[in-house]
Amino acid sequence: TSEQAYLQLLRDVLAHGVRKNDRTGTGTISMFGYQMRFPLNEGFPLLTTKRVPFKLVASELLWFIKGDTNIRYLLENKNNIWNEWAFKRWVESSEYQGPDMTNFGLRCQTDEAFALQYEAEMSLFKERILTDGAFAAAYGELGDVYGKQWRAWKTAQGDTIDQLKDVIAAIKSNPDSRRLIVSAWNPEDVPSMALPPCHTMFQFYVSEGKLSCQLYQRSGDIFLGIPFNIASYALLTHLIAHECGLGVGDFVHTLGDAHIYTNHLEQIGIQLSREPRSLPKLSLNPSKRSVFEFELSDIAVEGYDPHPTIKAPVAV
Ligand code: DHF
Ligand code: TMP
Repeated sequence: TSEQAYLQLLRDVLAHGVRKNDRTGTGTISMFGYQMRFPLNEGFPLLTTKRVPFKLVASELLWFIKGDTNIRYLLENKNNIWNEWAFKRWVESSEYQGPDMTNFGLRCQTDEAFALQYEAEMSLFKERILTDGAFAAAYGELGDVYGKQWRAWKTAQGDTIDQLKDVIAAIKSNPDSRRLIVSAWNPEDVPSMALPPCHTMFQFYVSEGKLSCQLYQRSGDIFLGIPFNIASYALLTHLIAHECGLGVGDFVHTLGDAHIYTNHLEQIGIQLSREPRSLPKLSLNPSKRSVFEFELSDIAVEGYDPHPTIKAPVAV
């Protein structure tokens, strides 16, 4: 199955990657420039060699599509994948009065007493985001990240551009276009983002009635982030194809700095020892037509029978 492309990435980086230090202080094995191809008619590319939480992938994508950049929506959907980056802004702000949380990501991994303190502060933070609107507005914000750039890119004239709406209209009106691009990389806004976009730009391509998508990802955490990113862009391609009355072609995933964090090596060993299973199928509510109408309950995978979850620490 097309899962082999991902397993081959793991093997290639283990075999040919080089040791490289990184911003988070964790250490990586890294390779520059890599491409995978997932033919979407072979099944939905949700990895089976470990469980990938599809509902979290879907709620994150719907959050981007809404143009939302505040983690409150994610928390309301029990999605915790962006908490650390909002929390970091909170504990670095002058309003924060709790225990010192400097470098919390790394310290949690070596200091158990600190990890307990962190858990307590993080649950207070989540509770406050969910119950205190003013606090959420101030500290749930990640800055002008994906949702903002996709739906409301600022122009020099002071208007905004809805790149997602425009690209869908262009796919319908001019499917042969070679300009079907959405960019999340906005150099003016990069300094104000909690994390500059990892999936920086994507392009659509229509041929023989099928929609393909290629993503350029500048930086990829191969064990934790990339399985999400593959599923997320596959889902986006399906949603847009559904609205445009097209079939699905390939998802092409192009990586810049593709890296394995050195504290994920044991987990990857386990994953590579497992036999891939058949891929699930995506099921979309046929009564929803527009990408912008979809809700979480309209999206499901069928026949997903993965090997068990493999936990790993995320580098902050
Ligand atoms: N930083 C780093 N270092 N790696 C990332 O992959 C990453 N991804 C971000 C933000 N910053 C990042 C946003 N996406 C997880 C997956 C995707 C994601 C963030 C986190 C993650 O931890 N996944 C776990 C399960 C999480 C859960 O169940 O709550 C996994 O096992 O896939
Ligand atoms: P960086 O900004 O220093 O490149 O750090 C970002 C880290 O997050 C890097 O390990 C890549 C990872 N990442 C993904 O792999 N996928 C994602 O969707 C996001 C947001 C981050």
